[in-house]
Amino acid sequence: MRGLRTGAGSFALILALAASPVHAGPAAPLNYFLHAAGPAAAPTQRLGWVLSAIAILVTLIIAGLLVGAIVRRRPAPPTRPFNAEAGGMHWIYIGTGVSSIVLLAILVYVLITLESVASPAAHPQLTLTVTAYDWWWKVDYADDPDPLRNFSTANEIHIPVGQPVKILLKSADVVHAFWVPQLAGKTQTIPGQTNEQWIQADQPGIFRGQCSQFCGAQHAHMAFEVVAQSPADFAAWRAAQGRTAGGSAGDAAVAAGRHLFAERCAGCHTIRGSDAAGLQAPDLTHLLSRRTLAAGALTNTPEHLLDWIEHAQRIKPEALMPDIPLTTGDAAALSAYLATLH
Ligand code: HEC
Ligand SMILES: [Cu+2]
Repeated sequence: MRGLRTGAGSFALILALAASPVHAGPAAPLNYFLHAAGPAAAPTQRLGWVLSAIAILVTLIIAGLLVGAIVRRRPAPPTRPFNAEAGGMHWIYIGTGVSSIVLLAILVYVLITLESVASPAAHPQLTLTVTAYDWWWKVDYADDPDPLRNFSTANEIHIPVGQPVKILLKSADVVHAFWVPQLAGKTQTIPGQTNEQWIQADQPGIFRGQCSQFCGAQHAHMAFEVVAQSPADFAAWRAAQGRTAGGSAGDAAVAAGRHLFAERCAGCHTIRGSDAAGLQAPDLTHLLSRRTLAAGALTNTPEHLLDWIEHAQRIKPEALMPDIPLTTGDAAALSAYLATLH
């Protein structure tokens, strides 16, 4: 009895968490099961509900029959071994028949659903390339004729609401899978191949995404966010991201930090507008504009930033960024420089 009550309690808790609003605070578990936020996700969400309902129904029917069979008393053990003549075969035919019809209907429904989300109703105006790395996401905006509006960013995908966005999916190393449950189904990223996906958000909001194919030590810390904005906000964001950053020479601490960055970080990281042009790590040009650090592992605060730089291996063991020990002076200079990356 006690176990039962605890079970019911946690189920209620899960439902309560799942019902909490999409836009506020950290993503609640199972949120994706109750809320779809766009036309690429709604049909598959309905499919999920129907399949879950059928599974629950079948479980209840089987459990009921089982309990009935246990409770019902038989007059006496049968003297003959069970065979077709002993009767009861018609239950097998009925059961198999009903299951086949239900499974066939499910198959048809699944195929119809897959077809309905295969491509968007309108031609996408915006195309992004997302490349999965161990253990972060590179996001390239490269489809604008004006090169100043093309750039690379990481772990945060901005899209305008109300229109389909096409996403080309690549991998730099192993197989990962791109999944923003509230916006679309999951799609693998495969080395040497380009897969396609489309997403659309009907309302502004922030939607959590996650790598959903095991890809190594930090697979669980390979999250990202899709930030859906009004077209005007999106255009402003895109224009700002296209600009270079890094502050002007002026401040001595900033200059010292920039020098330090060139020595110790530029082999891996790019900051557009400086000499740093490393390609194996997130572009940090507008680092401060992002909500999280290291693929959702930390919120983006100055303290977390310094902690990450000095202790990346504690925060994400085996991540492809080493711990970088800094003297107090170096830390202050580097912080001053990084604070200009807005
Ligand atoms: C050997 C390559 C390498 C060097 C050197 C390196 N990094 Fe990194 N850095 C990475 C990789 C790879 C990641 C992504 C790690 C992850 O999220 O799994 C990263 C992530 C980051 C992030 C988080 C970015 C984001 O968008 O979330 C910051 C900030 C950062 N590095 C700053 C620095 C600074 C500052 C230095 C120099 C003091 C530095 N890194 C040196 C490889 C490097
Ligand atoms: Cu992954």
